[in-house]
Amino acid sequence: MSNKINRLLLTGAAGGLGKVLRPRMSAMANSVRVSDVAELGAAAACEELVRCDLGDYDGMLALLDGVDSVVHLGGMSTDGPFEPILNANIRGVYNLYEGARIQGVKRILFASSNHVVGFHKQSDRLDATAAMRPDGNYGVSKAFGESLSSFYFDRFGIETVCMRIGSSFPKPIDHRMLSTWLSYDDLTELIRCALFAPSVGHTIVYAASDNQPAWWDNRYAGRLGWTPKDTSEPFRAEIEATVPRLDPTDPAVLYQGGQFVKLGPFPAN
Ligand code: NAI
Ligand code: 15L
Repeated sequence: MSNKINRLLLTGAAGGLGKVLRPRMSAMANSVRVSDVAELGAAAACEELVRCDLGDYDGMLALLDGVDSVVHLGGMSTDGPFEPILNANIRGVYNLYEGARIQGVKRILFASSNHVVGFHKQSDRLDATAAMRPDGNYGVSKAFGESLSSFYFDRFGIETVCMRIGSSFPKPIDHRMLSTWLSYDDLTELIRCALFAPSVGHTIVYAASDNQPAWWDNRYAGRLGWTPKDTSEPFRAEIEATVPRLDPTDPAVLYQGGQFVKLGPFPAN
């Protein structure tokens, strides 16, 4: 592995993926600043804990002081009313990039989502040039983050890897996840590759394991040097045997975003 990063910031550390990744980050950085708006527990030897709301500009500026790279997992992770998404995912990602510019952060790994392209058909095969077709307030907020990070690369040279994560859970649990599942080990290796690749510019990568049928083609993310090792295949038989098939005309089956395409409309708050 390359030399370690000096100081890494991990946001969203109290969440599902944050809890998995947090202990794995010490292999990649000398010092890890671990952050969330929620309780973070006790600090490990290499950790510094900072509670912070992503929507708090001054708090974010302080959070980014002395940071070399960021793994940005924090934010609302499902669809819902606009105000919480506005605060965490839109204002929050603005605060992150503007703070990164001021504090001299070099690289950000942004946890984007398949819901940026959720209104593409499941029969479509997408690469990084596919049009964004977000499937709700949440997908739109991730599209904003991808656009903002593109601007901050072109204008200010801050590098970003936008990880369009499929479904990262212990195992796939339905037919859709046979295509969208991302194992925790494949996610960890993607993060390692994205942090240590010599140059990433502004890269969009579909973050899924080596699943069939494959919906996504990472031909434009080759410079990351990431190849997923896991696959949903060992879980297929159990899913076929236990999970009922939905009506094939159901939008949740037609579109990549699954059930998200049927959610809402939501109240503003
Ligand atoms: P999660 O909901 O379990 O964790 C998100 C964390 O962000 C929580 O600990 C929460 O307290 C924190 N957070 C929310 N609002 C905040 C705010 N205003 N200020 C500071 N922290 C705030 O989500 P999960 O599953 O761990 O996902 C992590 C990231 O990856 C999210 O950005 C999510 O959108 C993205 N993602 C996850 C996928 C998955 O399959 N787990 C799929 C696609 C994207
Ligand atoms: C996401 O973006 C969510 O954060 C996660 O909870 C799952 O719903 C995932 O997408 C998915 O599409 O399965």
